[in-house]
Amino acid sequence: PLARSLSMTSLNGLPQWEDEDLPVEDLLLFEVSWEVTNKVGGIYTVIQTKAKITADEWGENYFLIGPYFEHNVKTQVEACEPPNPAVKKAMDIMKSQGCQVFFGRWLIEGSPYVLLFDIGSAAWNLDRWKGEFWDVSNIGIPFHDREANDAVIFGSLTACFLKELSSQFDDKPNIIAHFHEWQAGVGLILSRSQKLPVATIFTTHATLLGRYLCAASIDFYNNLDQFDIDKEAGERQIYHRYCMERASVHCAHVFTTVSQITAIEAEHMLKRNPDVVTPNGLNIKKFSAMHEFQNLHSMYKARIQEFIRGHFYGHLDFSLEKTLFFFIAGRYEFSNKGADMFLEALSRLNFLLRVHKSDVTVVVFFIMPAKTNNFNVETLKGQAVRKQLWDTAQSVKEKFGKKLYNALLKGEIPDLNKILDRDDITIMKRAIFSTQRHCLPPVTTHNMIDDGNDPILNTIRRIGLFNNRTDRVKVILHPEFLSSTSPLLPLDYEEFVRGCHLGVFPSYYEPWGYTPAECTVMGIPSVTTNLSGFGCFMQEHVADPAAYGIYIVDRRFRSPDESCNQLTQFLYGFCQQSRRQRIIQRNRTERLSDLLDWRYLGRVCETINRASCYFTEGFRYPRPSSVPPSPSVSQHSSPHHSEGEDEDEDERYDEDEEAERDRQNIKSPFSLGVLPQGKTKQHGEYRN
Ligand code: G6P
Ligand code: 1S3
Repeated sequence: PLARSLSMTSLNGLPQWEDEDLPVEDLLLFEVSWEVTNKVGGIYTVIQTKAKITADEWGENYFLIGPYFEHNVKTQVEACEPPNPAVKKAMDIMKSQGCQVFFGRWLIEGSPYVLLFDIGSAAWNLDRWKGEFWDVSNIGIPFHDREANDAVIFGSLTACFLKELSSQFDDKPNIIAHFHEWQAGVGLILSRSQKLPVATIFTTHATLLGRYLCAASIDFYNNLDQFDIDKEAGERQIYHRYCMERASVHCAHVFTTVSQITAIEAEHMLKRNPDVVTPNGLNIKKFSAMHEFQNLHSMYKARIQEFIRGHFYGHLDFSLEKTLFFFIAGRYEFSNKGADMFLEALSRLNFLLRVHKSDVTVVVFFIMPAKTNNFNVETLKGQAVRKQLWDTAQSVKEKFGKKLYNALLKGEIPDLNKILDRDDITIMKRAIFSTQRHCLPPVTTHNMIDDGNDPILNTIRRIGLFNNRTDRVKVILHPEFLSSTSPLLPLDYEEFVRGCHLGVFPSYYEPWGYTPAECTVMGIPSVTTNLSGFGCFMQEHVADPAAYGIYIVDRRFRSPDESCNQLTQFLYGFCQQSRRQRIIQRNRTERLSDLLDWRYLGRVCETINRASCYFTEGFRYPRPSSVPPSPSVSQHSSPHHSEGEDEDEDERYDEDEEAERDRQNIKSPFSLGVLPQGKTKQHGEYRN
């Protein structure tokens, strides 16, 4: 593939496109982020999932730059020698100056090369580098802001590396550096102030001020043009960070963000319109068997049900077959991520289910990490009681089996009233006694360090959702990310999502929002909002998102109370669906995966070459072709329909017919011919 070359000699220091095309083989691409091999939040997901298509395209010329943390390196990176002599030389020079630089392959799909800078080993330069940064930018960094100080060290090391690297090329500049978020921005500012022949891209995944103002429950979107942004930043004591962010944005040759809504925010909070919006994608793996994701749902749901049996021991007076699992997950930003509105809606849902005497129970998980002192005793005890009941059942079953076998050998049918002896009855009675409990099933799985000030717990206290027997909505706060090695809920995040029925993410501040996107590619319906990048993207590209299991709450043009009612209606409507309707809806949801595939969205990221990309204009998923989407009016499409739990098998195949019809009528982004599958087009070909 070819890329247009950048000329650094143009006016205002901004690059101009030269006519001649430069082969990608002659370019080096560096992607710089604090989250390379270092999971903090969503940026890690962006980089990690995009690595494969970028590495496929750029091969040996693609490198990621991040911070060195021993634990991350030990578990994720394999050391190797840099294959590129210029990169090796630049690293050697840095090492000779006392900086520790680590090189290796990141063990993720695409196995990209990573260059990791040891921040601690270079910290002795901090004062000098802060001084140099002040000289070029007039931005002073307070000594107590550890993150900002780290950003200065990381940025200085990045700029130093790019300087040594670029000094080795005396003809055309051929380095592109893509910086993510303000923590990486110092490297960009320094590269530009030193006039390094490097083409720079800056992507903001959220603005600092936007995040802070929204978290303060300010009516952000209706006042975007009203804020005195310098003053707001100063009052929130983030003025220096905000200056670092804003300077990075204005120094970059190309400025991008992840959604239209964040583009508008950036225009007001950072005073620059992004050149391109690059929606976040995922690395989609299609199963060869179409129903595989449905089978996985069943399998992991059974694992969640097991946990529920333990957690609600003594209170299991609801049917697990009629229990739905909802969840919210992500960074613990109570109102930004919409946990406040979700809880309020749950309280209303509980009321609706009770007054309508619904036999559906909803168990809601909050997966949001907070400070804890490990699991609490009551929760662990629940799993121990469940295990004991299981063991008791197994041992009685074994004895029963042996007696039955011996009787059959003698040609007798045993007297079923006598086949269990007194001992068997006793151990079973004792097992049942052990399930008595004098407290309600806990609303949190861990001992919270700041229990009294925890916003989720405090709201639960206020609305009284305490997992009472009469509650149709039960809540479980799991204040730690999930892990397959957990003694409580041994599932990793992906498995857990697959086992749930609905992800609920009613965010107020969400530049993109990976959580509902991840649900979608796994075929799990979700709730999002028209204030999240993902929600707006879906609204734009899908004619009837709810029919596809993407419920978009209007948080932009309605009052909070109205939005909460809308959310409650979505949840209540979901609870009224039959199993068959849920299966159909999951199939539809999964069909949207192509839209979120990096192979599709990654083309937009070819802003790196600054080709004016085509975008998805003109592509929109139509309504599904068959049954109406609303659960209340959805008809059985099978002529041999019969009521009952085993109904779903037939209907899944009916749904296949719908899928097949749609597949022929609806052209996916790939089949539209706008995009090649894994093959690169020449720039300009994507233009509409
Ligand atoms: C998948 C499985 C079915 C199962 C269904 C349960 O579709 O393939 O065998 O019955 O999930 O769906 P539900 O929404 O009730 O968890
Ligand atoms: C940010 O992470 P967050 O959860 O703090 O970046 C993500 C990746 O672009 C984005 O999905 C998310 O909305 C932002 O908020």
